[in-house]
Amino acid sequence: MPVPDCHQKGRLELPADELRDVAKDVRRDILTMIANAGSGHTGGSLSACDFLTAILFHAAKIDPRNPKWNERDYWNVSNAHISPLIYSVMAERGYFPLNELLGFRQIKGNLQGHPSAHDTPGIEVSAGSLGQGLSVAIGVALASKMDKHPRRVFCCMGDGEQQEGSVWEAAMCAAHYHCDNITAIIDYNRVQIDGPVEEVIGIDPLADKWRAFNWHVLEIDGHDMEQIVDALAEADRLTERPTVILANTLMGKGWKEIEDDYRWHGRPVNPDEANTALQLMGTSYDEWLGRLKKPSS
Ligand SMILES: Cc1ncc(C[n+]2csc(CCOP(=O)(O)OP(=O)(O)O)c2C)c(N)n1
Repeated sequence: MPVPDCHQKGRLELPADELRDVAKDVRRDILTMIANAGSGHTGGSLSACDFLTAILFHAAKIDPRNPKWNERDYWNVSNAHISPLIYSVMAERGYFPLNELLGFRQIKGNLQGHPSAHDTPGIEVSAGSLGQGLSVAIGVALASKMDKHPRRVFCCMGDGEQQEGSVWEAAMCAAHYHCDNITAIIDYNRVQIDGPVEEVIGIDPLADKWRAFNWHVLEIDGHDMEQIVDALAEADRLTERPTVILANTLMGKGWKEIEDDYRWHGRPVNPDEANTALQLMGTSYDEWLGRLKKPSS
């Protein structure tokens, strides 16, 4: 279970063992809310889970109860189809009550399939069209420098998303303007909606490409909390150039049955599948649904 003070304002800097506990809860939320909605992207939500948890519960300075806090760091998820993850981490961090996760993709809910800045406080920019998040991040990074604001800017992207030309225009621009306040993190699970990324349009050697665009490049196991925390800290220390973290991950991480299988890019787990996975995670679909239904959460 998350530590009791996880909703507080500021940079939480939770240690790796506590981050692992939070990520476990986030994975349970993801499976439960997708099964409840009968809709949602299961695979990428589970693969990017560990590093997004670390950003919000360790590295980013935020105030979940006042998402527009002027002193905040900025974070966005450009591969925004992984919205079940985005919303689960946000709810666990205290942006909104956990029971709102059950309104995911419901007509009366405020959690759209692709995040909307109009509907969900804390979502900085509406997203879903791949390739745009890094450009938005650059705007925030440059504005922060002009204001002499010490803000860090985090931008998460998918590996299939690297096929978008606009990513590379943004990469060039961020390096040109020395946006060393940007940390980009790529969910390098090597699969995408149509199959292995290398078979759709190859992006390798990805680390060399980013280096050639004048970025610092860090390569990590994207499910190892110690490595994630260390890389986020190193990215903060590095100067002159922006930093990209290539987080090697597995699509569907957390439930072996679906790991590394591209067909789970957009497939929702049904309640039976969620129950099987959740039992292996020490709970059940009904039990976790009950946790999410509690009004005070
Ligand atoms: C500009 C644009 N083109 C196409 C899509 C459709 N689309 C959504 S997700 C996706 C694949 C993304 O792959 P990846 O970034 O690897 O995400 P993962 O499969 O790991 O979740 C595509 C092509 C889109 N959202 N935006």
